[in-house]
Amino acid sequence: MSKYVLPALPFELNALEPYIDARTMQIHHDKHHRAYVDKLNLALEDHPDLSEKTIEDLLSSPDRIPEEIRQAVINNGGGHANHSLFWQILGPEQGSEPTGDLKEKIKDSFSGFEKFKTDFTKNAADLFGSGWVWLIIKKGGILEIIKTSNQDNPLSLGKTPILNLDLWEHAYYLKYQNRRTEYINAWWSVINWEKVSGLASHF
Ligand code: MN3
Repeated sequence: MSKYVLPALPFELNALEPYIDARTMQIHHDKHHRAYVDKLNLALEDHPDLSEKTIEDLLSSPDRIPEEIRQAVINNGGGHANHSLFWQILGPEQGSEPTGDLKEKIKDSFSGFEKFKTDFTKNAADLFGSGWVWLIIKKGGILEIIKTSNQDNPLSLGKTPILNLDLWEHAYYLKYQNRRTEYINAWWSVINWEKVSGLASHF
């Protein structure tokens, strides 16, 4: 039986300073993300067949998850998948913006990077409660911004994410307290656009 494992961070805990501090990263990754992985494994303890699937497969077909563990898998499997993507699309500040093909896709979908940034930021600032804001990619490379609550993952809506922003308070409260907008603005400085471009390049 294969169990889900906590992926290592692709950078040092302090790599996103001063935008996201090392202490927040440590608790966020080592405690919060780990708890999602542990609870996901616990929920699937008696379902070894499901543990064989990738987390993306599981979340893509929530109707195939037995009802008694469905919500636990959506919550904790979502927590696992959402954070796994989040760590990948982050990286040390490079002062960069999307280039090449992704830049073109953003231009086609939002009439430019600044408009995209404004729209995404507004969605993040307006999100009520705990959840995520996502950049989704559709066939033909069309991009879309969506919000989800709790740890819901866009795959369960038939949508493919290439970028996400964690808006749970645990993602920013130690450093930013109630100043969510400051955290959102800081996040723009530590996006790994090369990674996001790679994820977008298959569409
Ligand atoms: Mn989180």
